[in-house]
Amino acid sequence: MKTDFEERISQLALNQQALIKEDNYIITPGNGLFNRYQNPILTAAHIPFTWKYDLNPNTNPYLMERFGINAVLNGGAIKWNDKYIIMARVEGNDRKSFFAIAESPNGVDNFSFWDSPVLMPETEEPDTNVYDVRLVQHQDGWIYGLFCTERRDPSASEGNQSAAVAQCGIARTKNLKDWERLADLKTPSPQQRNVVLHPEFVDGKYAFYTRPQDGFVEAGSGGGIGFGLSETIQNATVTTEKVMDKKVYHTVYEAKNGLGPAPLKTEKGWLHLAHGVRNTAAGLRYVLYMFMTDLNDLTKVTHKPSGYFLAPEGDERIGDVSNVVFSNGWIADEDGTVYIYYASSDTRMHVAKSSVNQLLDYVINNPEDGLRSATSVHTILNIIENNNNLAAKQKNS
Ligand code: M1P
Repeated sequence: MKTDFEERISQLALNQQALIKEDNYIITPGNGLFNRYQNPILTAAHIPFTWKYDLNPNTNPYLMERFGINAVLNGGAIKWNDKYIIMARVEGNDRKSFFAIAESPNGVDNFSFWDSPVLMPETEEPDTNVYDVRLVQHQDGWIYGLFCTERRDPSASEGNQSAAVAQCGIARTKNLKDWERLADLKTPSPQQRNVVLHPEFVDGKYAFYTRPQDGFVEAGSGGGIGFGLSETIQNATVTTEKVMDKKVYHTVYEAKNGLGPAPLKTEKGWLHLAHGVRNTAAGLRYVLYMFMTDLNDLTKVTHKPSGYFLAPEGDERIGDVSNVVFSNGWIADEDGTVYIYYASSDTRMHVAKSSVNQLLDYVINNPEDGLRSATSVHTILNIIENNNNLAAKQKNS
């Protein structure tokens, strides 16, 4: 006969297995740009129960959760050894985030976490919080993880316990298990978040997409997504940041923006996924948008459709930080399928499926933002007119 203690452990194991084995279904018909899936792919409930419970009845007689997990969000992604890997941001009940790797055989379901979380080495200045890693397989042979490292602002008064400084942490690995921590990125900006390493050398240098910001929350005079080069990765230093994708009045990236995952190289240009933020009476709203840059001049935006590509929908709209979608990982398969991993409302992770061809069609052929109501109406009138002409042609044939 099993004791209550043993019975509860069996239940925890069964529930976890059932969750991980659950199939995910594509939602049709979609919008032609991408298809969402029914279930989130990673949630706090996916965290192995062995991370949370001490399973020894002598030291934990109530089988009490000893370490609580609050959320799983903002995962970097990479295809590695034929597996779809997500390096998720796991947030404990104590508000600290850390990284943990989950893998799936197909990219859309059956994601399960590896045996233990990533113990990211620290620099001489310990991190208070680390989050939002971007994984990049670089031309130099290393896999890099660039993430935000946050520490208390040393100049803050005792009464101010929320002032922080955000910088870009850099680590590299060959096996996703053993990480070598390098020095944090140095830039002319007081703070940095959403920094992404370009996968190829540019003029023999390491290229970084940055997001200069004046304070911890406000991008301020930072102006948008920046770009800069560093001679080395060991002590990466960007001396000049050029803003390549600006914040713009009355757009979905009016308040701030930041690059998502590393861009995808296509025959027509580099495809970028980014998040844009605007302020509303209900607080900040985070959506995803796309643009394309020139193959040779990485700072030249060649195409940029108006508005958002993906915005929070249905249950996605609600969570710890509501009305947010955020992406720092996508995987392009050899057949052209693109899996876009995104988190909703800083609480759980989802996948949307698209393809390189769809994304190219979207960025090249969807209209740019005319920045005025009248130009939006002209765009619609144009579509209607074309449809009417088509209908007339079909009637006459
Ligand atoms: O809460 C929404 C997001 O806020 C920050 O992003 P950004 O620096 O662009 O404002 C990050 O803390 C991110 O993790 C979070 O999802």
